[in-house]
Amino acid sequence: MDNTTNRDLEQMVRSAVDNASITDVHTHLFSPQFGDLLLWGIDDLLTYHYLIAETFRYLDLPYDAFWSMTKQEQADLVWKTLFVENSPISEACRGVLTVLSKLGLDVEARDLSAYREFFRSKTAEEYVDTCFKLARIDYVVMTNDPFDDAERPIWLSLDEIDPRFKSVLRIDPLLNSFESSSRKLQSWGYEVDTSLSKGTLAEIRRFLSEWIARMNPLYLAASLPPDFAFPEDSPRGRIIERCVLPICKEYGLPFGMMIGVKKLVNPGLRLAGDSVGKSDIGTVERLCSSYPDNKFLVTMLSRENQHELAVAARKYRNLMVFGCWWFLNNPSLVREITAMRCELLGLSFIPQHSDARVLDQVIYKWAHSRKIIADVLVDKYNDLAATGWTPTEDEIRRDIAGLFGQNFWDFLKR
Ligand code: FIX
Ligand code: ZN
Repeated sequence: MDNTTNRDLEQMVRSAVDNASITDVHTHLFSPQFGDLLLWGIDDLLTYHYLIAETFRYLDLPYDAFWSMTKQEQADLVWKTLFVENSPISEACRGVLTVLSKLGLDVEARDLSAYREFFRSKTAEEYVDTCFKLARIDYVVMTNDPFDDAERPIWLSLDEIDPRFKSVLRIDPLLNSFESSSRKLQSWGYEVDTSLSKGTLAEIRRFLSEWIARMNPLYLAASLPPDFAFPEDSPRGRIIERCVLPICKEYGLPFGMMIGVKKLVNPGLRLAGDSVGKSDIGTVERLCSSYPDNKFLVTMLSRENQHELAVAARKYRNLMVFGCWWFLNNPSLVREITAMRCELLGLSFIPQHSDARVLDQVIYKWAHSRKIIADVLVDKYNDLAATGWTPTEDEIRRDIAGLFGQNFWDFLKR
């Protein structure tokens, strides 16, 4: 293949990636109907837990002194520490600047007060349009937790949701702290106890069914620790086996498992205090092989697990691998993981999700990821063309539309 064709191919791939409309399969965003649960603007960007963890690396400030500050005071400290006193080269710092730049603000000015003035002139509704347009996303999938005291009452009185925001029924409390969540279930009128009797399991299934009816979720999801095992003689094991998997099968919903998070290794950092641990891929294999009629949407937090997960996906068609999650969502690892997945799985995976907690983050998380994924795909299509098989522009667009959304929607319909 001559250089001209290589250049044509690269241009086709990059154009297809840049113009691909995205379904962001996992975020912590909320539609404007959820009020203050939707975070956006420069002070929410600067107090993102990734940046808080990085800020404390430079400070002897007691954690509680930070948490007693106002959000603006916290943002000022993050800005001073990570952007002024040190160059903002981390991925999370760079992301803030990418957002400001894409919004047309003067990053060179380094003028935090000017940035605040810009956001003060916006409403949440119009800013959702701005962010979706700049990030070129069609849909974001939320993380919706009926056990969350702030979110639950909104669901009970909600009559509409911006259709660009899709829901997910998130069940971490049910699986990972059943004793405390069982008390909440009792207070909501479900006849459950910690014995996990048949009656309790039936009531948990009723709870799941009622929230599926209320939320219309695309999948059920939970984050799970590195030592997550299945089958397991534990509340979590019993509830997954007797409640979650049957209900998912009944409603045709994937069970989304995000595996490998060590919660609060440093409690003083609060949301920023979680860490990573390597998990047993055998758990994923056993679930996929024992429940062939269930669908599993899985990502793992450990870099080493991502290779094992890609191999597992070769064995089980009911397993869909997604995203470069959290501590893996950095250019060097997104590049490595995406190339590995192309080499092992072809195009049958979902390369990325944003995990955005702040609306504006979709702008940078997708700008950064599109570039890297395009880099990898240019290599792969050039390697393909070098064999004499030259992909057409329509084929490239088809493939890339799958990676950035259609594979997800097709998996939901399977
Ligand atoms: O469990 C999850 O959904 C994680 O993504 C979050 O708990 C985590 O704080 C996060 O936002 C990572 O990007
Ligand atoms: Zn998340």
